[in-house]
Order: sequence, then structure tokens, then C-alpha cells
Amino acid sequence: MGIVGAGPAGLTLGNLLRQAGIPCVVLERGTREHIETRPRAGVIEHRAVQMLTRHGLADRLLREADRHGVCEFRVEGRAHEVDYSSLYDGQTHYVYPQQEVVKDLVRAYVNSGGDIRFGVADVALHGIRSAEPALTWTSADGREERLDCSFIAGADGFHGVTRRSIPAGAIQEFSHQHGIEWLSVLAEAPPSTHKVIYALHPDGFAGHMLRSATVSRYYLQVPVEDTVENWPDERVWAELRKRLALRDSDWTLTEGPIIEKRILDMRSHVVEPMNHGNLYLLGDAAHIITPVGAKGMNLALHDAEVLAEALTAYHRAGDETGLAAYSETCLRRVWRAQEFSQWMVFMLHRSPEPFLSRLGQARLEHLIASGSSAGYFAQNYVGP
Ligand code: RFL
Repeated sequence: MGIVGAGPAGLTLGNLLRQAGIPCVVLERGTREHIETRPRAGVIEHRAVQMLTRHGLADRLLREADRHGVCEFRVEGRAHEVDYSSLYDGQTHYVYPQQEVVKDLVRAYVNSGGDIRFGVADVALHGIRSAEPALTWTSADGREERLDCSFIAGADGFHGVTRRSIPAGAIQEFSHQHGIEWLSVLAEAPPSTHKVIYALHPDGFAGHMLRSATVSRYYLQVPVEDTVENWPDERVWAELRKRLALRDSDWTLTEGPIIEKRILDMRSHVVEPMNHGNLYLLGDAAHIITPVGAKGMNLALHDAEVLAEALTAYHRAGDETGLAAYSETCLRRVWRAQEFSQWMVFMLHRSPEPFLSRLGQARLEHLIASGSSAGYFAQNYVGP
């Protein structure tokens, strides 16, 4: 098995295959240090943690992660809590930064004798429709190398090489630009809250996400085609203070040095089917989703679990049922998550069309006031 990409998807797949006794090689463009320090996601769903736990991959996560079952919506300066955990079987989120997940998965894979090559370049796929596909690459020390394998897993993210190796017309790509941009900010500031905050403000969405005791992530909706240069640190804090402000409350925002600022273009993309010949795509290589519902890494972990089970059944008994169903099984969850993410995007953002902004606010007010709407939110946010 050749696996391209050592993100959450590729590393989880590698660990599960090794546990099943299936030989594999993971090829990663970055250095180990780079992938183990790259901050991205931070929220993991209950069922993903259960899967990692079943495979002995969650020991540190279970010791160190905070569990969250309540989030807060702020609208017109008032805070409204939604206890989504009690609305959905007591399931919670685990707050644990993605780079820590990656660190744990690399360590488990390497400690079990797993083969991972960091710093590779020029990865190319050959014969993906044949029974013996191959990968070639240039190693970190400049040697030309080759792996003949039975299957290739494309876990190299949205900009990777594997999806692009599929001939045009063999897969269908569904794309949507949401017409919304976020300024995403990471700061060395302790959280000013015990729960994730989503704020709907006349000037646009603001979010306060949790990462660790010393680092927090914040989001601000900014005009389309805005740039990071327009957002000096003082403006970021002033805007967050304004959009997150509460009436009749002494709540304050704790500030700290900003360590990352980037513009995120809200877009979604799904590839159908998620396989071609003996190439199987997983994680962001097959689908990307806006970060609004915190689903991307969770979908990546689910794909890895489904593919590992399918490959294990094939390896043990020549059973191809799981492989044949791989794409359909994963896509069902992917489209469910895309629908929910779109539902949240619409609810939380200011649109250039005031009518649509008011509809979004009406959706949020319904969520706050209605048990059935809160139930829909809870099921999709922490599950399904
Ligand atoms: P990754 O993590 O992008 O890993 C792909 C790996 O492949 C390597 N690579 C190559 N290697 C060899 N040859 C090539 N040609 C290669 N091209 C690429 C890359 O170096 C990399 O190491 O994909 P994967 O494994 O599918 O994981 C997906 C997640 O990373 C992604 O969905 C999440 O980060 C999305 N996301 C969130 N997801 C959640 O579930 N919960 C969250 O709270 C959450 N917050 C977020 C997020 C994404 C964000 N950004 C950066 C868009 C917050 C943000 C700000």
C-alpha cells in the first residue's frame, strides 16, 4: 500500500493498516517537524475519538483534551447557550489541536516500525487502473525511488498530486464558493470563554474557538478579497471586542500576541466517486468543507477508518465488498456534513443582500427558541 500524505487521514490509515498486518509506506512532502507544528483544526467529534481509542491511538488525547458539550451564540449583544451534548446522547467534542493528533499518530506509526519518508519531492503515480500501480518520488537526499504496490491512498490534501492524476472526465467535481471570507487569527492568549462562541453582528460574523490553555483561535468575517495587510493586530482586537461584546455584562476579551493571521475563502468541493482504479482518495484530497461546523478533520478520520476496514477485509479474505462501497459510504457522511455546514454558513453570516442576512438571523433565533431546531443542530454538530 502506498499512502501519499501524512496528515490526519494518511497517518490514521497507516496506523490502522499496520495493526492489520498490511505493509505500507507513507510519503510526505514536509519535514516531521513541519507537520507536527502546523496549527489547523482543534475540534474532534465523539465518534472519531472512539475510533482512535479502539485502535489505541487516543491515550494522550483522552488525558489532555478538554471535553465540550455547550456552545454559545451571541446576537444583538445577548448570549444564548446551547447544550448540544444533552440534546444528543451526552456526546461531546474533544478540544485537541490537530498538530497534537498528528504528533500522536506519527509516534504510534514510527514506534510500531512503520515506514514513513519525510521531505519527498516529485511524487508521481503510475498505472492506477492496473493491478500493479506504482509511486515514484525523489527522496529527501535526492535519490530517485519507486514503490510497486497493490493500492495507492491519496491523502495529500486539496492541493496534492493524487486527485490530479485521475484522467479528466473519470470523476465529477462539485464546487461551491460561498462568497464569504474569514480572517483567521491564532493568538497566544488564554481563552476568554469555556465554550465556543459564535457571534452574529451587523458588521459580520465573529467566532472565538478554543485550542489550549494558552492559545486561542478567532475568526472575523471580512469583505471578499480583503487582505491580511488590512488587519493590523490592533484592528483585529478592536473588531473582536466590538462583535463579541455583551450588553449588561462585565465579560472581557483576553488579548495576547497574534502568531498567525490568514484569509480563508469559504468554499466547498466534493469529488465523486472517491476512487479511480486502484487509487482511493481520502480526507481533503477528496472533499473540502468550510471550517464553520468543524468537520474537515473528522471526515478525514472517517474516510481512513472506512478504507482501512475495506482493505483489511480484502487482505484477509479477498473480500472486495468494502472497497466497492468505499466511495458511497464516505460520500453519504460527506454530503450530510456539507449540508449542515451550508446551513450554519447561511445562519451566521452577513450577506450583501440584507434580506438574506435577516433570514440567517431568523434561523438563529429559531435555533435558540425551538427544541426541534436545536436538536437538528446538536445531532449534526457533534455527530452524526
Ligand atoms: P492534510 O492535513 O492537508 O494533510 C495532507 C498532507 O499531504 C502532504 N502533501 C504531500 N505529500 C507528498 N507529496 C505531495 N505532492 C503532497 N502534497 C501534499 C501535506 O504536506 C500534508 O501533510 O489533509 P488530511 O489528512 O485530509 O486532513 C484534513 C484536515 O487537515 C482538514 O480537513 C482540517 O484541518 C479542517 N479544519 C477543521 N477540521 C475539523 O474537523 N475541526 C476543526 O476544528 C477544523 N478547523 C480546519 C480548521 C482547517 C482550517 N484551515 C487551515 C483551512 C481550522 C482552519 C483554520
